[in-house]
Amino acid sequence: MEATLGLEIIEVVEKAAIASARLMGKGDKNEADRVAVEAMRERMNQIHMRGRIVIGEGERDDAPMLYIGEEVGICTLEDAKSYCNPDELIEIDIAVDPCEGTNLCAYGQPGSMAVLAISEKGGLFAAPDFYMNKLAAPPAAKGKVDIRKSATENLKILSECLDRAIDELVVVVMKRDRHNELIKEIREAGARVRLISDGDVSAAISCGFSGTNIHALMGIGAAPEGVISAAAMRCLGGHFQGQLIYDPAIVQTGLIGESKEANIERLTSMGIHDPDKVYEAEELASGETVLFAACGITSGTLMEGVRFFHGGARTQSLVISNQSKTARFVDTIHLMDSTPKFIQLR
Ligand code: VTB
Repeated sequence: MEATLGLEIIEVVEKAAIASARLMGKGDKNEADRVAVEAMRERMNQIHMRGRIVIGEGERDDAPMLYIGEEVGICTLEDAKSYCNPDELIEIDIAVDPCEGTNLCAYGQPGSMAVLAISEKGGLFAAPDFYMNKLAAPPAAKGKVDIRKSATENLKILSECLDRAIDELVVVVMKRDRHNELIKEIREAGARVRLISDGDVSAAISCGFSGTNIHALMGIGAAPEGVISAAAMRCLGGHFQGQLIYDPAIVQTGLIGESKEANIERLTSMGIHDPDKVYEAEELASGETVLFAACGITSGTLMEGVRFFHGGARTQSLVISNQSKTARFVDTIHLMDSTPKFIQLR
C-alpha cells in the first residue's frame, strides 16, 4: 500500500493545504474548510486506489463531499478492473480532516493542517461524531500513563519515564471551560500548561517526537480526529488513548445531542455497546498497514505552513508509515505558473 500510495497521499494533503492557505486569515472558517475538502477530493479521485471514507465531513445528507461512506479513487469506477491492477483493487479505508483547526486557519493562528490516515478495510475505527477524552504521550511513556489515572498521577509517571522533573513537563490542553479543573490540577501538580484554542491533532502527534517540548496532550476534543491522531501515534510508537464522551453536560456544548441517554442509544445503534470503553491507539487504528499524512496550512510545532511566492508555493508535509517504520518530512516547491521560475533554496 505504501509503495503505491506513499507519494500520492503527500500530494493529496499538499493540495488541500494550499487551497486552505489561500484563505488563511480571511476570517471565514467554512470557506477554508470547503476549499480544502474540494481540493483533497479532487486529487484523491486521481489516484489508482479503491478507497472509502470512514471518517470525513459528516453523514451523506449534510456533507456533499468526502462524506462517510463516499468511495474515492479511480479504481472505484465500474470498469476499474480493466485498468487497475489487483493491488490497486484492494479496498482501503480513509480518515480525512482536510482542514484540521479551521479557526486557526481562518484567523492566521499556528497549527492548522490538512491530514489523513489510511489503512486496509476495517483498519480504522469508524468513530461516531462525538467527543473523546484523549491522552497522548511520548513513546517512553507508552502503556505506563493511563487515561483512567488522574492527571497528577500521570504527570508523576511521565516525569519518571522522561527522566525530568514535573516542572520541566509541558502539557497541551485546549482552552475550553470543560478543562478548567484539569488545567488547575496540572498546574497544581507542578507541570506547565500550553493552552491552545484549537487543533489537538497536531498537539497529540507532537508528543510522538522528541524535541517538540510537548510531553502530553490531555483533555476532550473531537472523536473522529482522535482516530487520526491514534493512527500517527501507533506508527510512531507513542501513547494514545481515547474514551468517548457522550454526556453533553461534560463537554458543555449542545453539539452532541440533547441527552446522555439518547446518545447512549445512538452509540448502541452504531454497535458500540460499551460507551465507556477506553480505546488504545492499536484499537483505533488496528490495521496491519497504517499510513498517515499531514501538510501544514499554518506553521506549527511539526511543520511549516504554506508559503506562497510569485508563481508558486512551498509546503512541508509529514508522512508516517508503520510498515516502513518511517516518518518523512517532505519539503515541496509547487510551481503553478507555466513558465518555470528560479527556485529559492531557503
Ligand atoms: C475543535 C478542534 C480540535 O476538536 O475544537 C474540536 O479545534 C472540538 O471541540 O482540533 P469544540 O467543539 O469544543 O470546539 C478538534 O477538532 C479535534 O479533536
